[in-house]
Amino acid sequence: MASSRNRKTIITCAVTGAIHTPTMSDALPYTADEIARQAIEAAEAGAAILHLHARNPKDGSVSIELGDFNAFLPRIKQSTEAVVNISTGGDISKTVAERLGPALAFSPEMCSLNMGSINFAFHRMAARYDKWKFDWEKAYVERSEGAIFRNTFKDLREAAEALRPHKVRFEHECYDVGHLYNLKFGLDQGWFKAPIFIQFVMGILGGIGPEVDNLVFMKRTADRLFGDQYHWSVLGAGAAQLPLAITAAQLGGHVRVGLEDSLYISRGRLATSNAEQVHKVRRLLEDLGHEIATPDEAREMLGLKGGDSVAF
Ligand code: KMH
Ligand code: ZN
Repeated sequence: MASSRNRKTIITCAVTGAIHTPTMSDALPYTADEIARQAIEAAEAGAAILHLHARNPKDGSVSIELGDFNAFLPRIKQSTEAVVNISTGGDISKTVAERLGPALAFSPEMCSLNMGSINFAFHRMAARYDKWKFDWEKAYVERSEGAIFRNTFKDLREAAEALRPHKVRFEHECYDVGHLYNLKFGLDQGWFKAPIFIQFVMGILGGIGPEVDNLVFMKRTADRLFGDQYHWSVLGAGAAQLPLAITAAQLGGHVRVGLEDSLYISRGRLATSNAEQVHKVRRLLEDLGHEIATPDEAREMLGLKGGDSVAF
């Protein structure tokens, strides 16, 4: 399962996230209309999974309010077959119990689960901007220098227990090799069920760097810990996004793109939309001979409960 070269490649698109702010790109969606439209276009471009955060529609600040999710989830469901994956990482100032709210309320097919506590730092971006569109942005970005993104073992256990009745498949976000061992611990405890889906998150300051050696190290470690019990994908932050996606696919993995992880389409050029990134990675992968998984093929591979079993 983990290293098959014949199997199709799943593209996940992470549409808006909780790192970038409106000043950084006019393309970053934050109203419900923009999030829905960009998510639908990304699905049309070939994304089988849509990883979704909500934003405050007035100023683009991060939100885990149910109403902000409810403003776009039904529209996405009506217009695409894509798998909806709701973030449980949305606001690092909130507890895991609070961050689980949207996943518990909407019972999606998938949701993210961050597999360890890190100093999730993106404060370096603050120095790039003199003028900000909204008041909250600068302080928010700077605050990440001292912010602990808390995901303790107790948090992970409680998240798994709370979501068990919902039969949600996790996108296990692993920011470093140690997080794979945290996941192994949870699997051994019975918190999670195979097949597991691991997102190797590379290039976030506070986590592992985006070098190919590190990707091979992550994959080898996961192969050793999880054997044929897992699927994996890579998310490269910033400039690492496309190169790591292509390398991952060549190694038998799946890929994640989207404006949550990078605002760019090429060196120095901002992407105009999420779909532009999906089109590009799809074109490159297909040129290299990879086939792209449809949403139903992704459901089959990951053992998902199905798009009819969600609560939105
Ligand atoms: N909010 C970020 C610190 C996830 O979607 O689960 C992490 C995050 C990951 O957003
Ligand atoms: Zn996310």
